[in-house]
Amino acid sequence: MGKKCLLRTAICYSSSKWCDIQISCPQSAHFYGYPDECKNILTILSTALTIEYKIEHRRTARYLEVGQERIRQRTKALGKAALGGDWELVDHNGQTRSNKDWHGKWVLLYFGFTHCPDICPEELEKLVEVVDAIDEEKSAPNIYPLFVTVDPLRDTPKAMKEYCAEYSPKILGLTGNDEQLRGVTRAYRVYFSSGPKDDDNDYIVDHTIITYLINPRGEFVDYYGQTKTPIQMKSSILNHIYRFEAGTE
Ligand SMILES: [Cu+2]
Repeated sequence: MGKKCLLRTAICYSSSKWCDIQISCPQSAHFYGYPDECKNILTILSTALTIEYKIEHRRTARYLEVGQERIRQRTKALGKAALGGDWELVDHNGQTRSNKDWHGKWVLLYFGFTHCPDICPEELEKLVEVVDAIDEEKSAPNIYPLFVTVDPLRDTPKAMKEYCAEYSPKILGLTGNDEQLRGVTRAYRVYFSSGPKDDDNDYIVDHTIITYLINPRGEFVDYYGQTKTPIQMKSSILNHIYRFEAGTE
């Protein structure tokens, strides 16, 4: 007499619903092993579970990917909205200039001051190295470096011109009155604060050490801190340029 055993161990996960599958096995009264039919069913179920797991795993990975991309785009959009804007300054030749003069061009914008003992010299040398490297790149347009002073009291157009010439004829120095400088430093969230004067009336200006990349539409695109190497900057800038030219940025 064939008794039936119920193999209740198989549970399948399908269409987001758990269901018990009761499998009737006619060959054995008590379940001491897997009869062939049960083995086949178990094999099918285990294959189905493996496939389901793989699909679910891929779906989860895709969700994470999409989520991360959305966060990246959102951060970028917030950064773009928060940084940049219109400004007007005086260049080292005494001409009034505005951000619109560089529309259609790639710009690297750095803030500092000519009496800076070490950081600005290092950053400006780095800036020149990056600009020269991009300019040598035949597949990319030239890039224009602008150096904005955060010490307009001492950094007159003449002082800026002499200082920039020490680094590269490509750098254009920009200065201005307090209101003009407040405008551009606010636009780029640049912090600066003059320290106390010493016996020689010399003083240090503490300031943000960041180089900003601006695209031909005049939009802020990326920034590079002190720890970024010229190679890293060049590679990032070229990526932005190529993406911009391909219409994906
Ligand atoms: Cu400095």
